Parts: sequence; C-alpha cells; structure tokens
Amino acid sequence: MDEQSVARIKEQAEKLKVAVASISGEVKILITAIDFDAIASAMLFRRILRRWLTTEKVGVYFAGSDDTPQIRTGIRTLGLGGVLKSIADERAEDLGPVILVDSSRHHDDRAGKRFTPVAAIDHHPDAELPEGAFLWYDGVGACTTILSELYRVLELPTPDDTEWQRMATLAAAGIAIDTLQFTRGGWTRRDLEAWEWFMRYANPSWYQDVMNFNLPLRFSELTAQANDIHRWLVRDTLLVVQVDMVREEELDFLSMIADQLVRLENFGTIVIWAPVVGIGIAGKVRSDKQTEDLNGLIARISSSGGSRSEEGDAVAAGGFVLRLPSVALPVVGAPETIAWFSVCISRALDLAPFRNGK
Ligand SMILES: [Mn+2]
Repeated sequence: MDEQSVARIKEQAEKLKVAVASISGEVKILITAIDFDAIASAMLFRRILRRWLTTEKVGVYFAGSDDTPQIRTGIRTLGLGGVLKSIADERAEDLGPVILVDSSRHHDDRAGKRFTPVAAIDHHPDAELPEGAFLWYDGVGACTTILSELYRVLELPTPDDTEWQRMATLAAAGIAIDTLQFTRGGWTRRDLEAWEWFMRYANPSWYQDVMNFNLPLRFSELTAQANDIHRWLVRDTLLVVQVDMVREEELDFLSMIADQLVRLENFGTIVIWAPVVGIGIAGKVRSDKQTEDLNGLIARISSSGGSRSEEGDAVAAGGFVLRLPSVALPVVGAPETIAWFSVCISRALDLAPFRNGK
C-alpha cells in the first residue's frame, strides 16, 4: 500500500470512529444480503472494533435468508453458528442505530425494513443513507477488501490460532466469490492483494469445502454455462431457468444454482424453478440488485400459479413453493405441467411466453 492510500484509510478510520462513538450500548453490524463477502466484512469489522476501539459489545446481524447450502457449509465449517443473528423476527426500529457493511441502503426491500445506519462501509455505488450518516465507499470488487486494508493499516494482530484461520478463510472466500474468482468486471488489483494476504493464513481444506460444495453432476453441468441450461429465457438482465424434475430433498440445489448464476456477468436477477416430485412447483429467486423487490416478485409469481391446494403456498424470502392439488401434480416428464407453469411464470414476470432456450 502506498503512503497516499494509508493516509486516506487513516482519515476514513477517524470518521468511522466518530460514528461508532455515537452508538451507546451494543454496536450492531448489519448485513442485508447474506453472502460470504458480507459475512466476512462484518466479522472483520467486529474484530477491528474489539481490538482497535476495544468495543466489548459488538453484534453481527443479518436480514434476509441464510438457507443456501453454501452459507450453511460456511457457517458449519467456519464456526459462525452462534455469532450471526437474524433480524427476521425483530422490528427494524427496535434494532436502533446500526452500521451497514457490504450495503449502504437504509431500506431493504427484501427484508421490508428501514434501518437507521450511522455509518456504512460498502463497495456498491448505490448508497441511500439518512442525512449525517458516514459513508465509506470504495469501488473495489469486494467489501472485504476495504476492511482488510483497514485491518492492515491499523496493524492489528494475525495470531496463529483457529479463530484467525477461520477469519482468513472466510475473507478469502468472500473476495473470490464476489469477484467470481477475479473474472468479474469491477475486481481490482487490491482485491487480489487482499485475497493473497488472507490465503497466507487460510486453511486450504476449509477453503475448498466452502468453495466447492457438493453439487450432483447434472447440476454442476447446468451451472457451467448459461448456454447449457435446458430451458431458459433472458430479458435484459433477467434470466429465467427451468430445471428438470427434482426431488424434494434436492430443493437446496436450486438455491445453489441461483447463487452461482446471479454472479455471472450480465444477469441481475435469476428466477429458477423446477417441478418437484409429489409437491408441485418450487423456485428460487436471487438478485444482485439492491433495489429489486424480491418479495414482490415472488408474490407475483406465486399468485399467478392458478390452482393451489388448501395449504396454500409457502412464500419465503428468495423462494417459493406452489403446492398443487394431487390431481395436477406433475409426474416425471409431464410436458403439459411444465408448459402450464411456463405460461404462468412468463405472465408474472411480464415476459413473452417462455420458449425453449435452445
Ligand atoms: Mn460484496
């Protein structure tokens, strides 16, 4: 890091310190999209607050859903279970002042909540903060890169212990995933430097576990290239994908595929759906646009589903399940069911009728 960068970071750090000092009681770090860059940024920031400002009470909170297998693998492998707290059941106003990392918008459409940030550290350019809040924006490929530079400028310790090894593994994964392994537009040399620095301390086997999670072959093939997807439709930055029949226990894979696809360049929103044996239709929606109203989108898709069973449909953040009456349940390869839902989903998304992508 050159002298100029160090001076700039020190200056930002001073402003951050003022914002932190304005919070009484627990300092709440909030992430609004639970991915590895966000978690790593929050965990790194928590470490910084404890060691730099000796802040005792620091909590890491998340909005949204942590139901993807990759996140679960990370939480298990890296021992984050007791640390991350969901705000799903809390009212936003009860949360009080927060510090956002990896996002800088005080309204989260997905959580349907408005927060009160006193500061935000972010690499997304679409900040929307209350007046007086401190914004630390830096247009690098991952928010973790910004926090890692602060960590290094403050000369905080890199102990030879499990906790730091976990931290470094999580951070390296966060940078690699956000930059799609340094291929996605927007990554910088600084991201690569930060990644290399963390990899010196990371545990290679944990890193592998987190980066390569168990996809059955047919799903890995599916995600290899958007062109290989069985049926797909693209409009602007929206990609709608239909996967062949899946079993209920395979539903998690839809999340994983959606997570990978949304990181491909050119796609902002992914809707992926599949007929599920014995249930009906299930889908996952992912978006990398902070402004996309996912709950609204999911509601539109779900309500266009026509015949639904008595239990109705379960709408969860980022996913939907349409339970069909047994008479309409899709059977393996039933083309009429697939065609029917293709029309429904196309209407909901205001698309031309769904066609076979190939
Ligand atoms: Mn990020």
